[in-house]
Amino acid sequence: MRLAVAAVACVLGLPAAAGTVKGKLPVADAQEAERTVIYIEEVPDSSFTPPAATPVKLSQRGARFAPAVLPVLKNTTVDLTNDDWVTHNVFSKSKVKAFDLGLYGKEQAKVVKFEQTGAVEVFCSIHPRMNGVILVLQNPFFTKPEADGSFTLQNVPAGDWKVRVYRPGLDKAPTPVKVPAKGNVQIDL
Ligand SMILES: [Cu+2]
Repeated sequence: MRLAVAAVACVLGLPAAAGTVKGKLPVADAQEAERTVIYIEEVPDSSFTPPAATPVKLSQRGARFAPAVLPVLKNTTVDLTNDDWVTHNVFSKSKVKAFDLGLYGKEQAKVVKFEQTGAVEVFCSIHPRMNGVILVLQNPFFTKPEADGSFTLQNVPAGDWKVRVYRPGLDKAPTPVKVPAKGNVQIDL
């Protein structure tokens, strides 16, 4: 019987053993949750391809980056089109990806592809309070917590991984997690 089930799964191309990571971490409010990313540090010997469709958007509205922290899978193209009435200049001096898009006005399209993992701090030369982060990750197993700090990472391959929390200014050690082949694992960060 087990063999028959395995054979069906194989024919349907269903993912191999994968589980769900559920947990909670301390979060002050919705704004802080929005600046927090929970992710699996690395799933070795695997490569993940971002969907070729629409690029991920990092909006500029009211002279703010929205979202303030944008997690993306490596090799994702980010759309930095200006949505504002005012001119902006988006640049980064990060080691992960340094770029400068120059000055550009409303609805002018700009895209940048991020090939290396790490945090890319972005700024605007005109508006000093404009700052954001594009967090480039090795795998698609990342999420932002709810305002109460609860989170779910779905369909994570079974194995021993490390869960990391990213938030600007936060320095937190990784938490080991053993993801089961099926069902949930609960962790508190
Ligand atoms: Cu600006």
